[in-house]
Amino acid sequence: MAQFYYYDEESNAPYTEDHNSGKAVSGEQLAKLGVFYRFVEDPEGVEVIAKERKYKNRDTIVLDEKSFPGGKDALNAKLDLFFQEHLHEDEEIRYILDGEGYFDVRDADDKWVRAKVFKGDLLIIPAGIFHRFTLSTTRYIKALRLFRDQPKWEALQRSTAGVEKNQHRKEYLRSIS
Ligand code: KMT
Ligand code: NI
Repeated sequence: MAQFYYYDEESNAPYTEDHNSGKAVSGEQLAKLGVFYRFVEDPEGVEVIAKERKYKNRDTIVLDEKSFPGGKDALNAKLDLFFQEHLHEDEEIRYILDGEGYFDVRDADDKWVRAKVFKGDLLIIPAGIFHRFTLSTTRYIKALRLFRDQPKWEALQRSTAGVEKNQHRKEYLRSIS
């Protein structure tokens, strides 16, 4: 079952640590940010949600040093990318099949809310929200990634000029105001 809490900005522990500030975040607070969470024990439950929301494509991603193409260095490079704050122009469903990791999303005050996710956790990250991902100290996760249309990997980094003017960003901000 996922844990949701404010990320501890003070700690300079490695990024693979929990960084739990001790301040929990409720389901209601998540809903206000447009983030959907559900524990889905039976993978068939994922199919119901995917169908309802008209998802057509998916892939399975495995992040660990042994199986990642290119090994440890390639995995670290991938993780560096995932950990850069970014947004997508479409919502994304992530369903954890095994292992664990962290999804961080920005709240309305631009603070990091951390979701520590485990097997059976399903998260929907809305279009336009700034977020990032990383592994925990176990350095292993297996997740189903669902896409509405074609797998689309455009991540708009927060540092990109004009990102605040992006239409999906604006729509997202309107949706939470
Ligand atoms: C994302 O958008 O940052 C991701 O999908 C991270 C990898 S899913 C385990
Ligand atoms: Ni992303």
